[in-house]
Amino acid sequence: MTTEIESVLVENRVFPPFANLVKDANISGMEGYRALCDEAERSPLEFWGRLARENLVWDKPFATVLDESQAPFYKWFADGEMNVSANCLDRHLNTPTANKTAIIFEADDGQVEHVSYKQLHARVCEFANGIKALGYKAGQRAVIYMPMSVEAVVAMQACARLGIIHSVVFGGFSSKSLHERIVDVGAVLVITADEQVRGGKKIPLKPAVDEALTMGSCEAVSHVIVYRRTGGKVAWQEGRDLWMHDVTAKQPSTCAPVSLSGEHPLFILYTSGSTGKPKGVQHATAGFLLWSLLTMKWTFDAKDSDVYWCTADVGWVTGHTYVAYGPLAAGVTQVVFEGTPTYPDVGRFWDMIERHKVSVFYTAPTAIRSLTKAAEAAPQFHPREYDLSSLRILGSVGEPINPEAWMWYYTHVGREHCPVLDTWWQTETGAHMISPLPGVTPLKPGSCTLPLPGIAAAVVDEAGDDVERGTGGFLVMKRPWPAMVRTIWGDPERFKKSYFPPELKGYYLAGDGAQRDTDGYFWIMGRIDDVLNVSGHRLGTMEVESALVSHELVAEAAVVGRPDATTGEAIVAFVVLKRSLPEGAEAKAIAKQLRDWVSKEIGPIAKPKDIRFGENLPKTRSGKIMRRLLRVVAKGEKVTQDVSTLENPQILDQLSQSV
Ligand code: 6R9
Repeated sequence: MTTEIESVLVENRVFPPFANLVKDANISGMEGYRALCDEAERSPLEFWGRLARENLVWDKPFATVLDESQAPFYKWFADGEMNVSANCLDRHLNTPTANKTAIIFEADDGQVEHVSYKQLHARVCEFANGIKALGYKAGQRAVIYMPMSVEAVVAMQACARLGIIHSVVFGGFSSKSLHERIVDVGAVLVITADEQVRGGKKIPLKPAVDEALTMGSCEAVSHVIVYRRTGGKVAWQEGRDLWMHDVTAKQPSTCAPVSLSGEHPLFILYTSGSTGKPKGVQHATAGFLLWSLLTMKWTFDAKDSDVYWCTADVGWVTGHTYVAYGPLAAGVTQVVFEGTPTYPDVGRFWDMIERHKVSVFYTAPTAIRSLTKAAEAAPQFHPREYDLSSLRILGSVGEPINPEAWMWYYTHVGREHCPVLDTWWQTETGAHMISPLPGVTPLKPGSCTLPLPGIAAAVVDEAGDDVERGTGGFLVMKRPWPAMVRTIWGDPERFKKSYFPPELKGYYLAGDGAQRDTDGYFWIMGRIDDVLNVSGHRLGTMEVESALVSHELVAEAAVVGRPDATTGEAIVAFVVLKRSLPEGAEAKAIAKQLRDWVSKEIGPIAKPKDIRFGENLPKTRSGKIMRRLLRVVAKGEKVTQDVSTLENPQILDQLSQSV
């Protein structure tokens, strides 16, 4: 294996597209790709206008494709009217797709439920009617805090049907994070479940909602709707709490979708920024759905016969675009999985691909890396032990996929006949931006290859000028695109500052470093700001630091990322306590206490892997924490950089000691 990988790096091996895919793909061959790119280049507005007319169902056609008058607050298809849920469900009702399975739901314990498009439409309508009957309407905000389930998709779709703006909060987040988001969006409704089930364990959800709603400033929330997943015991507030099945009971199974402006906000999803609290990334109706659907057709080459499976949770953007919306708009059959890849054993993913005959599989590098390790330890669960012949396309998202993981995925899961599509995109971009296309792009392990048609990606320097091939710089988008973030909810100034800094000529700044090779291929080099990427999830160093400092024992904390073989990055926290420096068992006990604290404050994914105690932190004379040095210390390397501006260089030795 290792020699294979070295040869990939040394020879820069290229995997040309498979002939069968070139022949049948929705975008066929490099000529097909170039033709679309040229069309977009000639007239971006005609290009997007054509695609929006051809791919979406409009209640009222748009006259204006793009309104740039208030750039960077771009408006797309604003004078047109449509409904996202109608575009995902109703459009299939009078077609053969109506009776096709929309969702194959597999529960943690292996129970399987098939829901057809017709049935899903009815369930969405019943729930939409139920929340409408409670008085909720377009423009209001609902927070969804649910496990992976048909019901979560139903809740999102029902909101979209009524124009209620949803904000999904990942079920792994704590009551405190949930509270912050409820307050920030000004939620009037919370939709949750009694418990979630993962890896054979029941994990309560409703208590976190109850707790969040006691933390203040949540008076606007008048109902909590609870999906009964396990029947576990929950506290109940009469008048406020309602069972989902009671809300839908006796409701008609049709509900007229509300016609909304193409710019009507569809959802708000929180993601980490470099400073301050998480950003409420707001997306809009038409542009988001258009790009979700087109990338399903282009990147995943969605076909009527596909069984598609994206393993992402609906709590992340991938679960929005590629579970709750894109696949439904495309009319494919998709797998929705409640559980974890390692339960009841580490072959769960491969077993599910075999049983459901999955043809398009989309997951994260962190899952691939941990399953690689697991398969080596337990060869009976190695993917080679399963019939994976249904697979035709593999995708990866969330962080750079290192060539070693790429090769394993390609060789053992794809059996050398499926392209591995390394899709680069962000919460803010709405859908794929830079990605290989299965019938077009020669693959290079470790590169997300080329921008999709219509996407003006580039690598520039501090002045916004293109850098030479082979030189690193900032990844930017030179032109707006329909699925772009519209604003940061409640903070338009921060939106402008974060994404459209004046020195970059009005380009969208992605926050990633990148370089292009001589073929024009993009290689992503990671975040340029203080944002961590743990198992493909974005976390701000500030968020973790704030959580640590809010603990009574902690005076000061600095957090950095360290490369980790499984999770991509691991969190290392440098902590100054209010008391004397602890040692031995006591240090261990405090470290554990702090880890649990962060887990409670933010969620288990934010738990520092490593905590180091010191009497101080390395600071410049102007008092800035020198994270650059802490990153070196975190990796266990010797600091060779110039430390002359450091106020207290000896502190680095102390901080090198693991607890
Ligand atoms: C979809 C999603 C976005 C950040 C992004 C980048 C990293 C995502 C990547 C990738 C290299 C890929 N990232 N996909 N880096 N190659 N294929 O993950 O959204 O949670 O907002 O994270 O993730 O750093 O800027 P989000």
